[in-house]
Amino acid sequence: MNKHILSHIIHSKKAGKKLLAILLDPDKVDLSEVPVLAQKITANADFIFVGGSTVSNGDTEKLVNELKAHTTIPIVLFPGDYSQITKHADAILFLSLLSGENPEYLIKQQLKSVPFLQELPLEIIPTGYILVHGGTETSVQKVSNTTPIDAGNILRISHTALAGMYMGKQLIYLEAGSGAKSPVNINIIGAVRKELSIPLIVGGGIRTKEQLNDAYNAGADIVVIGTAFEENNQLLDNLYT
Ligand code: 1GP
Repeated sequence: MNKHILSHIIHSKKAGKKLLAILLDPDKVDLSEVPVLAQKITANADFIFVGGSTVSNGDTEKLVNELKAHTTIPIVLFPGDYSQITKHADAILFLSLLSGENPEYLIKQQLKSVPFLQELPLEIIPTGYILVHGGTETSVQKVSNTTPIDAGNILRISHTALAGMYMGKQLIYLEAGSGAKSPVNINIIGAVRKELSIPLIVGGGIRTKEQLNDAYNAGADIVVIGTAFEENNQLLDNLYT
């Protein structure tokens, strides 16, 4: 199996290079804007994640195809449902929602995706997905019908991340939820980072350069930004200045 993207992430972690992923939701992106968005993302970010809680495969495929025509950076599926799997992406975060106890997102969705993944050349990246309470009820919480871990329960969060690593996950994703009022706290990121030897992704509610740098300094290897870029595609122009 192709492992280029995961190798790149691991190599960057070893070299201390922080990575940025921009999340595009096919439900929210107007295809006519893709050339401009792709140009901005390509100049400033390392990956495009594509996914949403309520998207159909057709919309995902159209967005991925349009992005492919305008960027060379890797496109990684971040599916809310197995039906969003589409062949033209480069990789898929093969998620298990470890913070919840809903079998649909622990094994059933994964099982339903197998016939598609068997046929497609996607790099499959086993990812432990941990939802942390971010101050508001987010769509991932509603759709997955799970309760996020309380942000004060750092021990539970880091034990969940470790359980994921012991199960063989190659990445851990700490998620406050799209549009979260508060991003994952730096104390949580630091505590999880201290325990893990695998790369750590952090996303949800990150809107400013300060929040981005706080997440990196606390130990995130990849930060994901979705809503703030959707609302203002000039955001990336100011992120590194
Ligand atoms: C959501 O972590 C991602 O799954 C990004 O969150 O939309 O709040 O940036 P935002």
